[in-house]
Amino acid sequence: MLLIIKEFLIVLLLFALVKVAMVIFRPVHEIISSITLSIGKGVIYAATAVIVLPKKISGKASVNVSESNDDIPFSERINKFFKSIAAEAVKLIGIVYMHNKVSYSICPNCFTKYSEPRYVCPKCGTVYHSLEPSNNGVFSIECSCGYKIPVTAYGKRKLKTLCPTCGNENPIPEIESFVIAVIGGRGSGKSTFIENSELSKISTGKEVFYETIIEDETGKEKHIMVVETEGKDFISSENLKQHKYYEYNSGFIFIIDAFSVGSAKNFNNETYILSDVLDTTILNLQKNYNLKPGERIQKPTAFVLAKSDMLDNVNIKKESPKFLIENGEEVFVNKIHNNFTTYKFFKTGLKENQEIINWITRNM
Ligand SMILES: Nc1nc2c(ncn2[C@@H]2O[C@H](COP(=O)(O)OP(=O)(O)OP(=O)(O)O)[C@@H](O)[C@H]2O)c(=O)[nH]1
Ligand SMILES: [Mg+2]
Ligand SMILES: [Zn+2]
Ligand SMILES: [Zn+2]
Repeated sequence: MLLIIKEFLIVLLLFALVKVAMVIFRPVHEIISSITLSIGKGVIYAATAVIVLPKKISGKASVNVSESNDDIPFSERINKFFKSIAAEAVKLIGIVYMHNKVSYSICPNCFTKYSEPRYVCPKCGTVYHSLEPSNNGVFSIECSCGYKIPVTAYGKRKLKTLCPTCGNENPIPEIESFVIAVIGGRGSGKSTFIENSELSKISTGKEVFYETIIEDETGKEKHIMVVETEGKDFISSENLKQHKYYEYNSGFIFIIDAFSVGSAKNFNNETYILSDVLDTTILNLQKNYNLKPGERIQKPTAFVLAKSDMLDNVNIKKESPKFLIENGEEVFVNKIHNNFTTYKFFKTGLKENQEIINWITRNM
């Protein structure tokens, strides 16, 4: 009995050491912490073996200590032990293999972001929730249909994968995906902005979004998904909440209807106040990002004036908050200063729209 407690305490101590190492290494890089975990697991297996196995060999333990393990032959236990070590080694190789590959997907059907998809057996269609090297299979496991399903990081990439939330079949991404949400009041010009940008329309049945591939400064390609948030969603922040992509999107395009700007209001047929639309948005972002009061939104946000081409007689200057301040929207501009860290002002236009998407991509 005392022996079991001692073994338990040693294993516990080793786990604690691994955890401490993970916490220390976390800021350096995720990879280091997962490698530490793998090495830690290996150490635990080895320690368990050193502590437990000699007793089994002496024959003492098999008579007195362990009862539940007695029916498993000793050779099989050794075999399992070495398989566990091999599995950890294969996992380590997998971490290195995945180093510069994209490790997550964004489902275009339900906008869930996930790193572990469901895998499908190519022969019988059985769905697997998780495939990892283990003592049940270091390189592959056998499906009930007889097919050998790969469990290595390399092998898994050849399987058909499903979204864990909605079951939509999504390919394994080769490049990283980012979501930009186009937000703004009713009829402000969100759809027009998207239509006048170089984006391809994608309909998944549940959602409509637009996409493009942009190279960043380093020449790395990024898959950009642009989503419009309907005007009616701004009636309450609860409505905004149903749009899951707010949780992990990479930037915002806030469309400002030139006719909703203070001094241009006499031309306006919409009844909302620009500042209220921003309030609702900020409130929602704070809820979804768990921002503390006073903490600012760090996602790059472009504030884009739409319909300025229709206003000859109103002095609206482009690409500067000056046009807003001079036209009675000082409160709105102050709110932007106080709540966003990375933002810029633009106006719509064929050339400008592309510039806006590029600016967000560079700042994501
Ligand atoms: N002249 C001009 N008209 C614009 C511009 N942007 C939008 N419009 C017009 O404004 C109206 C509303 O534009 P939409 O792009 O549908 O606005 P929206 O924000 O998508 O509207 P909802 O989705 O209904 O909230 C349309 O008649 C557009 O043609 C612009 O930059 N210049
Ligand atoms: Mg629209
Ligand atoms: Zn199968
Ligand atoms: Zn999905």
